[in-house]
Amino acid sequence: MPALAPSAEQWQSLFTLYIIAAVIVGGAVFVMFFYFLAKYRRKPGTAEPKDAPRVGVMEDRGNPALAAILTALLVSLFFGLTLNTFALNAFLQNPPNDPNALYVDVIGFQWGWRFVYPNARELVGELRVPVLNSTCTPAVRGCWSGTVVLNITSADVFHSFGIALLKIKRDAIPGRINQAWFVAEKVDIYPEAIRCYELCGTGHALMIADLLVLSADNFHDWYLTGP
Ligand SMILES: [Cu+2]
Repeated sequence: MPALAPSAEQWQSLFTLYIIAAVIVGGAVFVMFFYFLAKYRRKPGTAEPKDAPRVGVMEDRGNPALAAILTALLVSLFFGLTLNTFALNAFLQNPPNDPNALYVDVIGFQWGWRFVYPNARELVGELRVPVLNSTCTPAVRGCWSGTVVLNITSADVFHSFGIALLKIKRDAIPGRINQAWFVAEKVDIYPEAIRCYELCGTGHALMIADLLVLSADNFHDWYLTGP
């Protein structure tokens, strides 16, 4: 199933990259561990090898030049991975500067989600957004580009706003606004796609909301007039 949004795909690719790296490194360590365990085990009837380690004695062995090169390679690899991760994280965490973005206030409360639109329309338990509209560039005005920016807060206790499909999760904290953003690429209804991810009282499990991705026209009709 293709991801609902490019940003969710990028999160997923980051996760996959680290999983693959961890499996390769972990696998190599275990293979070498068992190989050397078998190779250098003490065989019956043989004497201790000449270069066996002795307590309190540190001998020169190995290849310091090779060790230095490998260390430098690994450090630059990890440094590159870290920079890449930080850059992608910054991109995914900070809403793009899009004049045609839709801004929605998300207010968590015990127990539900209220969505307030720029024209003061309100929905509880349902988030309606316009789908990606690639003809609506920043140069064009008065259209919905499909960029959705959520300003997330809480009316009472700590909640956590999450849309697993979009790989979005942000704390909803009274007196504070945390932002999240996404661009949905497919018109559809995603029932119960939105949930609370922080235990916030006896009704925590009931903090569920649907996500509705509408065509630009349908969204516009609802936004201006619809029920
Ligand atoms: Cu909650």
